[in-house]
Amino acid sequence: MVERIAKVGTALLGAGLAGALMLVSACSGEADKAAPAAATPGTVDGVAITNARLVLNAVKANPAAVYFDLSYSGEKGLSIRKADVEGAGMSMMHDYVEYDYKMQMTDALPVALTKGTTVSFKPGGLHVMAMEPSPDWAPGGKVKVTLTMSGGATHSFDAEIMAAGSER
Ligand SMILES: [Cu+2]
Repeated sequence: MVERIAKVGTALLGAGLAGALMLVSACSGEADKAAPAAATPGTVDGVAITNARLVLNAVKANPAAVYFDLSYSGEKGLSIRKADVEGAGMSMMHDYVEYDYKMQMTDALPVALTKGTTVSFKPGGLHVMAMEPSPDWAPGGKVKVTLTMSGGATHSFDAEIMAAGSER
């Protein structure tokens, strides 16, 4: 709650600064009418994430996995190039493919998003692997996950931390 109030305060301060800057540009006669609706920093228009969770490994130092459902309603074609989990030493996007009659884990290809795409990162399929998990992660907590799109835009969301072996 306190954090939320602090954020609102910062936003108000930011709006004040933006207002001041706008006055300056108005004086120079450069009204910026072409600017599109400003996107919220850390979000990509049209990306909606649900059911985000990080499942800890039974062996504490082993990688944890992040799963979530994504739906995309934006007009612009995008692809997810990379995923980062705050607090992990390193994060990777993985997938499972059948090779030599066995399902094997590999690096995931960029995930293409066009209007109407829904994609699930789920056990046995696409997932984000969080190597060198933070010792602070505990069930019930939250962790920030950031997806980076082609072109560099980022979309961040919270994943709920779940105990090893819990419902995935
Ligand atoms: Cu993996």
